[in-house]
Amino acid sequence: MPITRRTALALAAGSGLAALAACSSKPAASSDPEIVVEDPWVRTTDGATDTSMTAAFMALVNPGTTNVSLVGASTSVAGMCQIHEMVKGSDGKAVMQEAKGGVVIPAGSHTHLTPGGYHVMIMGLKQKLPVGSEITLELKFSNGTTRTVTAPVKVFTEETDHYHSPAPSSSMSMGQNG
Ligand SMILES: [Cu+2]
Repeated sequence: MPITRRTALALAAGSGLAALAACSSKPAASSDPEIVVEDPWVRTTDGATDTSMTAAFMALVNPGTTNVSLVGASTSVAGMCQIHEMVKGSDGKAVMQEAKGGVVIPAGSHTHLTPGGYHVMIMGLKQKLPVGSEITLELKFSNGTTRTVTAPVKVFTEETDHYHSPAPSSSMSMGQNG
């Protein structure tokens, strides 16, 4: 059967679509599975002296074969979020600071964001966060993916002494808002 003009046009159109699809697929795209977010939660502002900030905690599981970092976060209930880490200050006390480059979630492993350790610092809160409410948190990863999770608001009760260590005068100290 001879190739008709119509068939030729259809073939041309088809190859055009194929070329388009090939162009739009990102060369760096990975087939690795996405990061799994487990047990996200946010510390309540109930009882806090400074209700303008709080922190979110969770476990991040990386089922893939390449390391991925949590590099950012955002939520509609606050002005901005930062990924924080705890380091030892010059006076030997734990202080928090922005984790430049984010938090690594090793391939085939997991990372915990816990009070006293890595956390998502939520700053410029636009509302109070009573126990029992929840917020939506969007997490951004170094591989370009994002995950949106619902984080319930809870009271932090474990290791209270450790977490709420007497705060030095610095506003970036590990006080009840870190
Ligand atoms: Cu912090």
